[in-house]
Amino acid sequence: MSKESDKQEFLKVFQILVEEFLDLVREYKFPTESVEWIKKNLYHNVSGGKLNRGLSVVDTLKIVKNNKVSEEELFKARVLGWCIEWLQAFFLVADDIMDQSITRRGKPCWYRMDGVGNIAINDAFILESAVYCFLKKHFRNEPYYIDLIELFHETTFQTELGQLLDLTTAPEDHVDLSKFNLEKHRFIVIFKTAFYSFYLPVALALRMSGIKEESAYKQAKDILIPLGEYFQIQDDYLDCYGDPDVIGKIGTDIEDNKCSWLINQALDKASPEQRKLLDENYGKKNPENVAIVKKIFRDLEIEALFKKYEDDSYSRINKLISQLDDKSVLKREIFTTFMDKIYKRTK
Ligand code: GPP
Ligand code: MG
Ligand code: MG
Ligand code: MG
Repeated sequence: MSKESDKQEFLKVFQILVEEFLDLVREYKFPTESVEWIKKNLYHNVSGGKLNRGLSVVDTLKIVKNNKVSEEELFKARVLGWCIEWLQAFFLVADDIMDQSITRRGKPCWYRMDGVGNIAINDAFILESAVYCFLKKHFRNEPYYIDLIELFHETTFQTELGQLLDLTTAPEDHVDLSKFNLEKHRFIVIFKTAFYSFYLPVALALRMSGIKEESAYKQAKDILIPLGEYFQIQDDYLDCYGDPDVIGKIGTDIEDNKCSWLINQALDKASPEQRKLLDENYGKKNPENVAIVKKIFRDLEIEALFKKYEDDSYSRINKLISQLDDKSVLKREIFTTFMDKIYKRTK
């Protein structure tokens, strides 16, 4: 099946899940206005993404099972894929409030929509609850049901821990660049992004395939976490150098005093004069301050440093993939499929 038809089939399941979820609310006899509100929440926040994470569950299941997958299994894998997309929507709605972001997926962030504001906090919680409704409806009779629930719970906790360190390293009112370092950055990106975006889709597909050996999950993690780290460093890069029309969001990392990959590299290379300017201008909302920081990034050739990091990561991770045992249930294609989707991405 071609990639485009995979996506079309995946998108059809979104419609089914929206109706299922709205029916649950209707069963509680909630007024139509609540049903309509949730519908808007779902269409604004769950749809419109690249669907990389969700489709990866389906791709991985097919690879692990040598393409011998029934329609029923495919449907279940698509539901799990959508559960990750729902979980991600929960994270993004909340993250945009915390980061005071402006746009997401080419539209205003949900909390900035007319009449939404702080209600977006509760809307994020509702998106999270939907995940467990879908798991219950479609998987409660499967022997691996509890494994799925534990995976979603643990991954959510890991993401929240990463978000905590991301936020506490970037206080709004107090810029202290000496608090940043690459080791902290690594913790932040692995926890806030790599687990839910890379490990979770594969782990779900492995559970669905009936694989129980812990060693398989560990081996998968040992490749997927470095891949996710590389992916979030691309996100840090695109925050500053990406085209907002292409990435669908306007970068805020410099304004938000974030411990991003770029500022860590700049701190490493800066002269005492450049360091002073970074101290004075980083973490401020004023466009003039941001422009000075970007000028220093330019003078320090941080973009070129990123290109080198990107090439090095590509070879380093491909080497990890090539070292997998030929007989392992973890076929190399699981990981090369991910790499092909993200290498040199512009969005
Ligand atoms: C991405 O960080 C991380 C998340 C979206 C996880 C948020 C976790 C929560 C528990 C709310 P980012 O802020 O760099 O992403 P983006 O650039 O897309 O805003
Ligand atoms: Mg954030
Ligand atoms: Mg953000
Ligand atoms: Mg970002």
